[in-house]
Amino acid sequence: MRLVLLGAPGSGKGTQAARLKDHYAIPHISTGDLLRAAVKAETALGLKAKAVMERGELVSDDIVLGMLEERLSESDTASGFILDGYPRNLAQAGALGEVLARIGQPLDVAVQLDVPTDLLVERIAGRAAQEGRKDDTPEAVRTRLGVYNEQTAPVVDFYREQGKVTCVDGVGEMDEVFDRIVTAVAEATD
Ligand code: B4P
Repeated sequence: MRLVLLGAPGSGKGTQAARLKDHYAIPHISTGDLLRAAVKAETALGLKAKAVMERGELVSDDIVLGMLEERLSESDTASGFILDGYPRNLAQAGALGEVLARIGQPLDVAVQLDVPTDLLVERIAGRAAQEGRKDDTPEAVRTRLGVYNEQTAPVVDFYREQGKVTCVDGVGEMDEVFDRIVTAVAEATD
């Protein structure tokens, strides 16, 4: 199973990917997690990405693609993967298509998690209070939502044109959303 999770910040991509990876027994690849690990380890890449992430903007396409290609080349992706947080713009969607064609692993399905904006803001505020993530400040969240609407939303249409999108209601208990995703994926890949 090769699956992409799409959705605004706070829509539950990371939350659901963590469950889906156990369900399908495939790795969860989050570009946000990879970037946060690089920031924490203070690698050259992490030092470049830190300020950009804290503002809520997108890290450059080159950096993220390099990181992703490295991760996809690891042997555990042979049986599939869940991509969370990539692609985030049309250039990344094109690059992903090329990489996957090259390694002979085309995407099966893109799952779009739908959550209204006021609930996104509420969820992220909850995480800010618990975890204190630097990009969960109200100002960075506004930027992230703007970036999503301008740059990431068109990616949904990109996959829709390829007949690969399935939309799932992301409002409700986490288990309920999980069940909806598994059902939608089964229908879309039948
Ligand atoms: P990400 O790490 O991808 O962060 P995110 O979009 O906010 O989603 P996340 O997965 O963390 O949150 P979730 O919805 O699960 O990106 C962070 C930054 O990294 C970006 O702004 C950018 O700078 C950089 N970046 C990452 N990928 C990039 C790329 N490809 N190109 C360039 N830059 C990139 O959950 C949010 C909260 O909601 C949690 O607290 C969770 O517990 C809660 N929640 C989830 N589901 C819920 C439910 N059903 N009910 C109630 N609460 C729920």
